[in-house]
Amino acid sequence: MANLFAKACPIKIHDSNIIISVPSKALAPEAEEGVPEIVMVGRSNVGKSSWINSMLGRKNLARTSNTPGKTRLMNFYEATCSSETLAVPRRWSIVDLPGYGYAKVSKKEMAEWNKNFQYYLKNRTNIDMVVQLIDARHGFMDSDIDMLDWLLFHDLPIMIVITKVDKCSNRERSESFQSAKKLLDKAGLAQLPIIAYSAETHEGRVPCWMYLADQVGLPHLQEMEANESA
Ligand SMILES: Nc1nc2c(ncn2[C@@H]2O[C@H](COP(=O)(O)OP(=O)(O)OP(=O)(O)O)[C@@H](O)[C@H]2O)c(=O)[nH]1
Ligand SMILES: [Mg+2]
Repeated sequence: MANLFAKACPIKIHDSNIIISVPSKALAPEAEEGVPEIVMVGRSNVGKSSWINSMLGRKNLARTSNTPGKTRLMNFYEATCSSETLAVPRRWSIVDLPGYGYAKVSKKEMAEWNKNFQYYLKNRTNIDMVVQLIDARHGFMDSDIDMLDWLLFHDLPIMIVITKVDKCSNRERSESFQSAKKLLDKAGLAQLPIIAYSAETHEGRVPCWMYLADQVGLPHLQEMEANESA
């Protein structure tokens, strides 16, 4: 399996695979002790599946599309990774969820999905991080704020990633960061980092890995910052 970005990223991804796609939590694989689970949330088309591909150095592991609503099932991925500081490669799991917002699906299907989605997030016991992706060009939209409130209410650990930054002017980028910062400060989350990402250029991959390493106990990668600025 090719690891396209191994040189640029000091974390070594040994292996990444799709495990299963399922319509509901009842059919999800058993939670495994010691395997951190990272769950993606965000509006349809924001770039969740692309983020997974970029983070794992894969081109087409997760299916992406220009048409909102591409991901209709819960897709479970597994990756094994290591770094210089980790003797034994570590397995972890990423769950790609369908997006909320403007997906071109019927109201009935959307309501059914929301029920599934919330049930999964509320009842899955091994979620170590929920990655909420926000489109840099739009900032937090109402549906993003609703989702953030919901995640906070249910005490889920959150990581905020502002993506598609390659599509923005510097001004747009800084405006969307400022408004995100204001919103998080207001929600009492001033300490939460806001990470800029581009699945095109892979900007942000190292800070995302570092934050996950810190929060989820993935291999500790202090050397990554130095590598990124080199
Ligand atoms: N320029 C640019 N395009 C991106 C980026 N991330 C995603 N895209 C594009 O945005 C579109 C949607 O990306 P997906 O990864 O499929 O989005 P998603 O959030 O998984 O969408 P759903 O599965 O519909 O919820 C695709 O055409 C991607 O190529 C990015 O960082 N920069
Ligand atoms: Mg998707």
